Amino acid sequence: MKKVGIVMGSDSDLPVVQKTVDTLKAFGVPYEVHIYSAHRTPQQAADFSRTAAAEGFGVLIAAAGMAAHLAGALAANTILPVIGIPCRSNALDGIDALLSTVQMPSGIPVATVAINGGANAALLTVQMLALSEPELADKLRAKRAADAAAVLEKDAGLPDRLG
Ligand code: RP5
Repeated sequence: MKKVGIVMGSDSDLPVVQKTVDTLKAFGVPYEVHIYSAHRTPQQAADFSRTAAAEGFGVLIAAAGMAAHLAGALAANTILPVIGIPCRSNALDGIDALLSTVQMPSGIPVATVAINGGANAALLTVQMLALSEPELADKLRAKRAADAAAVLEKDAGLPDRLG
C-alpha cells in the first residue's frame, strides 16, 4: 500500500494532525509525519514533495495556519494529490488559512477540507487509496454503516432524553 505523507507547518498544528494520524491508524494506513514550513524551511518542504512519489507516497496532507501556503507549495513540486488542512489561529479563526489553502490558482489544485478538519483529511486520503485497495473500501463502508447506526440509535433514544 502507498504511504501517506503528512506535513505540518509548525508543531503548534499538532492537535489537528493528531486527528489525522489517529484516523489513518484506525484504517491501518502507513504514514510518515514531518514539520516542514513553506517559509521557515522551504528547501526541506520542496525536497520532501519532489521525492515523495519515488519514496512510495500516494497522497500528501499539509496542515498549516495563518497565510497558509504549505499545501500549495507541496503541490507545486509533485503530481501526487495534495490535501490541505487549514488550521485555526487566533487572529481570524482560520478564515485566513482556509482562503489561502482553497483558493489555489488554476493548474495546481489542493483538495481543501474544513478548518481543523484533520479527520476528514485522513478519510479523503483513505478514499483515494481505496481505489486500488479493496480492503480499505470495505473498511470505509463498515465505518459509514457504524456511523449511521450510531445516529439512528440516538434518534431512537430521543423520546427518553426529551422526557
Ligand atoms: C504556520 O503558522 C503554521 O502552520 C502554524 O499554523 C502557524 C503559526 O506557527 P507558529 O508561530 O505557532 O510556529 O506556518
